[in-house]
Amino acid sequence: LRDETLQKIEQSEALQELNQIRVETLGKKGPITEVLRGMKHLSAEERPVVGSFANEIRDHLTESIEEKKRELEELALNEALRKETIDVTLPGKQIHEGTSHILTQVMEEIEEVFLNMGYKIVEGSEVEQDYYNFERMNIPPNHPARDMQDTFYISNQLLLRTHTSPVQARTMETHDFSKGPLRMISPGKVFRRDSDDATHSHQFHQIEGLVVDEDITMADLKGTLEVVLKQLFGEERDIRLRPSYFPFTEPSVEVDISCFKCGGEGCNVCKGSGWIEVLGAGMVHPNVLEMSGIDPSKYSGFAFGLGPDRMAMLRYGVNDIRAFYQNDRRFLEQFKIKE
Ligand code: FA5
Repeated sequence: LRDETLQKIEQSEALQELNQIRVETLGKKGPITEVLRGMKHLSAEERPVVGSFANEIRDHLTESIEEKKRELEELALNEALRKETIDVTLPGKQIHEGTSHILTQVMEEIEEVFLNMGYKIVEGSEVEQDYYNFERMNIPPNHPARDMQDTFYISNQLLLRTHTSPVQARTMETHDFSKGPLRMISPGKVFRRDSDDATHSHQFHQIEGLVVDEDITMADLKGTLEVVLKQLFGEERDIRLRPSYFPFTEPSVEVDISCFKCGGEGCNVCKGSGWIEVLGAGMVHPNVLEMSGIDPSKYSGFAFGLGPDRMAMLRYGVNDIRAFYQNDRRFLEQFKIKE
């Protein structure tokens, strides 16, 4: 029995098979247990001889099975490790890294220019009350100037803001002049029921600017815009102020920048005029100051609303504003920030 079992152990190739041998030989119903159980029928002289012989065989087989078990376990482990080996020389899958959107980059650059001039950044809300979007900007209900900004209404009193100007009113009403003048910009998304074309999008961006203090004049506005626009577009750009109308500023201007980079046929950034309008501005209307609790006989201010989408078009020669919103990777990848 011993030799036969030892041979079986030696030849077994799997842990399961080995276990089977153990159960068959050493288990409760196995021959060795049977011999030990039958000892009671033996004489007193035979018992120790048979007993120690059976125990010796049992111990020997148990040890051999344990040894074989360790051997088979090691084999199984090596096999598993071999199968799971990672071939580090295989080429990896290319991961397409994202980058901040070109409009984000342009807006951050504009913010940087104003931060360096001591302006603070104020966040506004994209869903705004009619009251702040229009009434507090000196546009009462049913005023014809509402036609200038076709509006997406959410309810009677709530809308998607058509410009960042409501942030002016919200900032003015909480500003404490004993702590210094008010100088802020407010970047964000705005929405209008405009028909999309090469220079108009129903969703675009604005950066509002507002300065209020004693003795602020139109010269401060003009000087500020000139410094900022030349920093952003280069000294060689021409800047043009045209008289305009906004209900919340008086006098009002629109500011154009001369086109560049975008020559050639098919370029419609400037629609052939050589200029593109990039912002509206003016001196804060006394009514707007008053409605925000600021005394117009003591304080004056200027405000502006920049269009960063159009500025980005102009800087990079992008001739269709819709390209910014179509998420075409071939377009966006051209503006990857170089490390
Ligand atoms: C306004 O929205 C005023 N709130 C700006 C302002 C602020 C004036 C403070 C005075 C004082 P306007 O509608 O012109 O103005 O828009 C301002 C700028 O946003 C434009 O010069 C243009 O650059 C950009 N803009 C306007 N409509 C669109 C559009 N549909 N798509 C892309 N850019 C637009």
